[in-house]
Amino acid sequence: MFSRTSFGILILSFLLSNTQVYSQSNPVDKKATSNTIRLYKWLKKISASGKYLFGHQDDLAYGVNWKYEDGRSDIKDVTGDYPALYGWELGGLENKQENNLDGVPFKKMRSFIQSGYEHGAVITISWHGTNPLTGKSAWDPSEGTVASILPGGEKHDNFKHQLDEIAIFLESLKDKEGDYIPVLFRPYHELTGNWFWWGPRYTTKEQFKKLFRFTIDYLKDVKGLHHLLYVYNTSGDFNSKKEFLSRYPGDNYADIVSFDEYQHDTTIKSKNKFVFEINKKLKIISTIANDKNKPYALAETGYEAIPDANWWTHTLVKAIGNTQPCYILVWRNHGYQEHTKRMHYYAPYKGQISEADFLNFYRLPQTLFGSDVEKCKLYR
Ligand code: BMA
Repeated sequence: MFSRTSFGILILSFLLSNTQVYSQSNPVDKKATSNTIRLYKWLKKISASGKYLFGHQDDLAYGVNWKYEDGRSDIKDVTGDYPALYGWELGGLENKQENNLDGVPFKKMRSFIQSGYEHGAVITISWHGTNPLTGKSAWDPSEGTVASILPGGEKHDNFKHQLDEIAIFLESLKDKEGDYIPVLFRPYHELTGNWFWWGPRYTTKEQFKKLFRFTIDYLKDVKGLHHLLYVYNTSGDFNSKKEFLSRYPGDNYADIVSFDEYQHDTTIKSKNKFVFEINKKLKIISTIANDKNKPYALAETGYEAIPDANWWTHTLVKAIGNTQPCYILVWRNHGYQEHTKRMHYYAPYKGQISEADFLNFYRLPQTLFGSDVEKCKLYR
């Protein structure tokens, strides 16, 4: 028989353990829509099974030799299938531009997002937002930017207007039934790199954390958006858990932890370094993710113009090794870039030298593409 006190203790510990289970297995937004919660739990399940979604930035908008052709995708041209994850970019929206900084009209972007979602795919969004202090690009790390936009700062209202524009677009992401489309939102990406205005050059750790928390609280509590999962994303310049977490805003502000890293040149040394570095960092963030019961991802990766025919299975797959990210994403297939005088693309297209190896990659049991996620019906 239980005494009253031990019965009380039992009830209390039951409640406490449930609160813990709740906080660990649900999105940070306590009011997240049911689809958003479903997606989050599914991502965790996927990563526990050792499989990962393959993602491509701007996939449905254009490819190396084409633009805005209905239903076309370089990934589909090569494999007959679409990516499982679509990456989109909001830069320019904060200034009420009709097209993003890479020329993608936001109207088209919205319908691409809707069509990806209708086919059961996952959507992720980044934001190379204009510097709210100087009005220059995201790549303007001018001194004092973050300080000026935090509450009390001279550009705080300006910054809130930017967030208002972002919120209007995010709010408009609904399916045919009017339900919100869940989005993995990755603001202030590569946050440890010195190239963006939110980077560490002129932003203290505390300022960055405040910025991240303010943004999430604003979108969630002021704008009432509850279909976002938040992705914490550093660049690849960390060597320990401590370094990775040095600007972490807290467990209540990140659903997924991730980093970005690319391969930069063709030498064997560089290839081996890429495999070693990616694998080491995925292991570091996997221990963090496991401790926190959150999924982790390689949020951007790739090798510009893929000059190595076997890069997919001989380099990328080795780099992932037996770590278990829930997704990986390669950057956009722009084609020839006038200002760099280089081909700028990260996924193969028909006839590209890594096409055959990409098919091997596509056929691996651990890689998930459009038809795999469509079968999973993860939102239903
Ligand atoms: C970069 C490049 C740029 C692009 C930016 C935002 O890595 O692809 O050309 O403007 O991403 O998408």
